[in-house]
Amino acid sequence: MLKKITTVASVVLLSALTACSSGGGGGTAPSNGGGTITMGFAQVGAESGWRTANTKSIQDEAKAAGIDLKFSDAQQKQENQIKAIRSYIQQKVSVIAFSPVVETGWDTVLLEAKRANIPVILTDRSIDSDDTSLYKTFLGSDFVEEGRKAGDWLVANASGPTTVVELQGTTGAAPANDRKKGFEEKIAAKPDIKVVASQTGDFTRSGGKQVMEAFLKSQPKIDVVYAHNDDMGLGAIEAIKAAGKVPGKDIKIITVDAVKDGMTALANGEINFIVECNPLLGKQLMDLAKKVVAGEDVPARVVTEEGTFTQEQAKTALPQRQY
Ligand code: GYE
Repeated sequence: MLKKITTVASVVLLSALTACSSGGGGGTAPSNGGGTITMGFAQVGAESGWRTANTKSIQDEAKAAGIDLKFSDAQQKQENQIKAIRSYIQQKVSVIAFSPVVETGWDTVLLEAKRANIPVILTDRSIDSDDTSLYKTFLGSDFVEEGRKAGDWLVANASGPTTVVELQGTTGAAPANDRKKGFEEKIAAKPDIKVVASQTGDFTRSGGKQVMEAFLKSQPKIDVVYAHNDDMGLGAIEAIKAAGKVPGKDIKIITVDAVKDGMTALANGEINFIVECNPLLGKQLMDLAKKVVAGEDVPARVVTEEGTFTQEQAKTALPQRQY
């Protein structure tokens, strides 16, 4: 009921603002008067195989949907994303979509978008804000659930005391916070599984390699690596091999994403289990954008469906893997 009232209120507010701007009152209504939709997209960066596939999906599907896409790469820096969003507001795009590099610190810039009457869609990663009126919808995975799937596998496959090292994603990012949380929740059931070290590798291959090298030096015994994405897991594989150990055997590896390189390492026996995270969000994003720009209602949350892969399943799935 409350939700309905809010929706009606915001529609009224929206038409009031539009009326104001068309009456020459200096309003900043979006410039898509029935014409082409312009989307300003502020991407996180190009840190991983997942991100590359996500960017391609957005660019391809914008083209297919006839949406004029303005795209920027923030190189994993929040300040760059904020700058990009401000420039999209200035350009009066029809809709802004972005994948927030970290969870907090967005209220000011999103309020600016709201005041300019430009709808915002969150995709892939969400924000931590009490004000849900700052965006229309959030399209992406359930990262806590992904962490739980990783934890479930370890609980089912660990025998005896097990020491785990964790390679975290970018500090403050939703997938880093949530994948850690879901994993911890599940392994709590088995007290002899212990996370002995946990550090960020920034979702990159080089970051994963570097942190793993340090772990191999500082930890007397490592049984399992839990990496928040494939790329960091692949970096860890290099470090493990360089230390004269066999990845997948001497040290078991669990990752998240299931991009082609990760799936290849899984099929080869160097990774033991991958939780899938789907980067192909472009089509759904463009559909949502069209609806939002047309003033139609959209669900507040759209969750991506995804599974998990064992080594055997990776062998079967790999030939058809698109990314
Ligand atoms: O898992 C990782 C990327 O936000 C889901 O970001 C995304 C994550 C993905 O760098 O590879």
